[in-house]
Amino acid sequence: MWLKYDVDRSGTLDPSEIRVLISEVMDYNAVEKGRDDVTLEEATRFMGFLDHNGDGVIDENEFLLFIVNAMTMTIENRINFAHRSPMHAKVMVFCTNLTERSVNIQKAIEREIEMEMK
Ligand SMILES: [Ca+2]
Repeated sequence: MWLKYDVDRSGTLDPSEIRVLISEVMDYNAVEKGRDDVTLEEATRFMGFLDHNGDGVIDENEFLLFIVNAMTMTIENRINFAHRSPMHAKVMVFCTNLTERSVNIQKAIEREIEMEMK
């Protein structure tokens, strides 16, 4: 998953790569849903939530930390977070979509293992 978005293979995600990731995870490209694509400015603001060392790019550890934090948030925490600002709400949708995707992948792997055991 990481390599797919790290287009220039720098080992980090810059705002333009993050933009693609956000668009895809949030399904912004789905024309039938009538949603706008995420702007580079939004992607840059979004990065503020992930960029712990403030170097302007997201490394794999920062990304994993973000996912782990998101996965351990309670429903109440999620709602409170989303209410802070429209940007927070977007970040929360992103987290939820991303963690759901991870759970689905995990389930698919478990199913496959189960099939092999039979
Ligand atoms: Ca960073």
